[in-house]
Amino acid sequence: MAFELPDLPYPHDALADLGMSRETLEYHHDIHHKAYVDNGNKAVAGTEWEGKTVEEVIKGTYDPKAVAQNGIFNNASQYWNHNQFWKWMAPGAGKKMPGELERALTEAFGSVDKFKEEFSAAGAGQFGSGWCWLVKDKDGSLKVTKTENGVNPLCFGQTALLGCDVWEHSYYIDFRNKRPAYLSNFLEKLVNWEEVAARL
Ligand code: MN3
Repeated sequence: MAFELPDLPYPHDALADLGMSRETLEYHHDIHHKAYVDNGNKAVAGTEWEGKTVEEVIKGTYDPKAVAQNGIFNNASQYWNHNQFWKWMAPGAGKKMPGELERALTEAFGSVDKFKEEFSAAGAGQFGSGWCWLVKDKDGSLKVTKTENGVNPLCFGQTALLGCDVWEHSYYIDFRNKRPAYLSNFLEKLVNWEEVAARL
């Protein structure tokens, strides 16, 4: 199955009032995400992975000892990560956290604020490029994790409930070097909590 760039679920300027500018989304979606799609298709062409689903490619090519050198894995994982990332944000008000999610986070982390602190610390503490995540682990427990480069929860058999891109291309236009401010803004203004709850 060839990788295809999905449209953003909202116009490019829809998040501008919430701290993610049109310019960021033009670069991040139209250029960076598209490059993962194009390079991923080139990388799998003629290999055993051509025609496989992106999830199969990610799980089948992940090698923790050789992440940086693995073009098929890197492009497939970043393709998938960004497909999710756009859906984890939404414009406008009315993104209240569903009660079911609030209860699950409180049970796992002590409070929603504690969860946000842990999530932000994971993102701020990821050295270099990567992602921070809220995952449902194989035993059903909720955890905050961080990963390098394009590595994602699929690699570990976990369900990604929420992820935040902490590559510089995700925040440098709007927040310059202030990754913690970008993470705080993401949690307070951008996250579509209904999408997160739907993945529980
Ligand atoms: Mn990115």
